[in-house]
Amino acid sequence: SPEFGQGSMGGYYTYAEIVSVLDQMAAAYPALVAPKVSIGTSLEGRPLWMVKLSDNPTVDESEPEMRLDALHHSREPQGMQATLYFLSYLLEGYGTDPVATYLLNEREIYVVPCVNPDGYEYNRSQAPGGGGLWRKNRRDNGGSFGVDLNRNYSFQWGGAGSSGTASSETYRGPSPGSEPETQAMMQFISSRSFATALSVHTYSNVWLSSWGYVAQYPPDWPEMQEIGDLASADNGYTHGPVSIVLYLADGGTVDYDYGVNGTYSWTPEIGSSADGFWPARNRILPLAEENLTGFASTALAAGTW
Ligand code: ING
Ligand code: ZN
Repeated sequence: SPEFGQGSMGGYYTYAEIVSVLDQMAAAYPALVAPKVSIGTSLEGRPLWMVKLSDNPTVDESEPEMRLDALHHSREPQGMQATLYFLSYLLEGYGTDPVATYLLNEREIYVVPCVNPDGYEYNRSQAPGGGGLWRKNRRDNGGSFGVDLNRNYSFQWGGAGSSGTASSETYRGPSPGSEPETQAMMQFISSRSFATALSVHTYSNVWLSSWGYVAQYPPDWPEMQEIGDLASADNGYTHGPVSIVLYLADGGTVDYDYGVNGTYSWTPEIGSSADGFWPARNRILPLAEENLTGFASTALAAGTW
């Protein structure tokens, strides 16, 4: 697979390259990465690949569990790059970097780097060099395409923070959890007990938590605020509930995590509006680096509350 930041889609990894990066990590670090597992398939039949990182990665060690996922929205590939960069940091730092070593020893980290491969491949077909702006999955709605996977989760689905109009960019779908991609994620989530999760998007230089469906702070806000403060200490990103920092948004990953399971869940929105959805090739590494502290401090905090 190409070097980090040298993916063949304008510097970004294609779906096929993401898969080969996961394989390469598992081959290079068999003591720290379990071979990839499919948690389900997309509407068009592509596997939704997951890898687990930990010491003894094939053993359930009852350490605090963290989930990372990216590319719910297919025009936000920097979230996937930042996620894979964090994995490289952990693997390359194991045994020398104390934080990386601690995290792999004391956490179990589950990673789904591409939740929406159909939308991502559609973007590649439209713009092979990067820059495609398709957001949703590729559901044929009859007259329009796509369900917003970050409005389709079944907790508090169908409110003012999503749309019932199929052509909308925030179309929630015909029913809660109607899409195979969200079904796979919800099933995966219920198969584990994640203390914390990062569902990585772009862009706006913010870290967003619950609630999304209602403009209120969540019951655990004091704890989540402390973690958000640590996560944003380095990059100065604003953090807080999505409904308060940005806008009402229901049926999203963070509310599903927190509302159903009490998981402390954030959506980092990496990069500024100047970076946009497809930051220039030379921004891929700096944007990944500026979020490393955020990823690491969230992982460190997992299970400590
Ligand atoms: N922003 C997110 C969106 O889905 C969000 C914001 C975060 C909504 C968490 C709900 C939950 O609209 C982008 N850029 O996709
Ligand atoms: Zn997004």
